[in-house]
Amino acid sequence: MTGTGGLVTYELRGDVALIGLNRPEKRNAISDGFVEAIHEAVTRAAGEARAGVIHGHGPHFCAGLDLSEHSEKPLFEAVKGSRRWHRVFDEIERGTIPFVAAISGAAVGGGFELAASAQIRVAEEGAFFALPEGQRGIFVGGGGSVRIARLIGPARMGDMMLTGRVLDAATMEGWGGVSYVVKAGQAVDKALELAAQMATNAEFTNYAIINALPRIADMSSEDGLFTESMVASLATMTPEAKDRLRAFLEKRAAKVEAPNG
Ligand code: 1HE
Repeated sequence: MTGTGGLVTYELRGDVALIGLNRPEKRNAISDGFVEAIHEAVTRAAGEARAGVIHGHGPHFCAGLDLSEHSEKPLFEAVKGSRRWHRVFDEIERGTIPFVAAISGAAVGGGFELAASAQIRVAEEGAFFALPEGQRGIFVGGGGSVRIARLIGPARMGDMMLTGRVLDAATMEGWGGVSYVVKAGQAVDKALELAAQMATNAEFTNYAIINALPRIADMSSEDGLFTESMVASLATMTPEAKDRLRAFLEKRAAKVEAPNG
């Protein structure tokens, strides 16, 4: 299936939805129509998959905002456009299933903002990250000031925006912006592997991870701890938790293995 205007490809592989940004001739720059195509694909994934992967067709993940469309926008249209990005990216960050961003080439401006809305980022060694809004005379508008700032810290984000520096994947991994760095051509496979693993988790636990963690991070310690107790108790009440706990106690479930063990 392809989304609105063929801008997005969509494939269901078992329990995992594979969503491909499909405007390679414009480096997957995000136009207004593209935002709607992403929305359509993410909504479909939430309805029928247990995890999702977002990747870019062609050599680049995403070149960010479509600057040709944006340059002529009246003020209020720009505000509404930014708020639409927020809502659509929020469906990725705080929806019902987890997403992995598989990044090759550029994850620039709004492309990095899109990647930051996924729960996990996998980057190929040649991937690169930049926030060139300062040079373009604009500002992040796709949720980056919240999501990217929380991911790598506001000082590092400010550094990227002020200086226009371009970070390679290894540096971004050190900054906490990506969790996995893989060889060229392997990001989608690694992301699919991680998504398939997440898809085997209890659905309610995945939902709680996606929705409770970022909210608890916004709370005071006391409120966070109280909320944690409520969410933990709700999770324990689900039939899935009872089945899985019983399976472990009856030695039918996998143990936690030491790495390289
Ligand atoms: C675009 C865009 C775009 C490419 N909007 N058309 N984003 C940027 O400032 C990044 C701008 N793009 C680039 O720096 C480069 O294109 C890349 C490093 C991503 C890729 O370079 P390259 O050499 O592979 O491709 P290219 O030749 O630069 O671009 C190919 C075509 O894509 C070309 O169009 P053509 O008609 O001349 O073939 C480019 O104009 C077009 N293209 N990127 C429109 N972004 C919600 S607020 C978020 C704010 C931001 O995202 S600011 C950052 C914007």
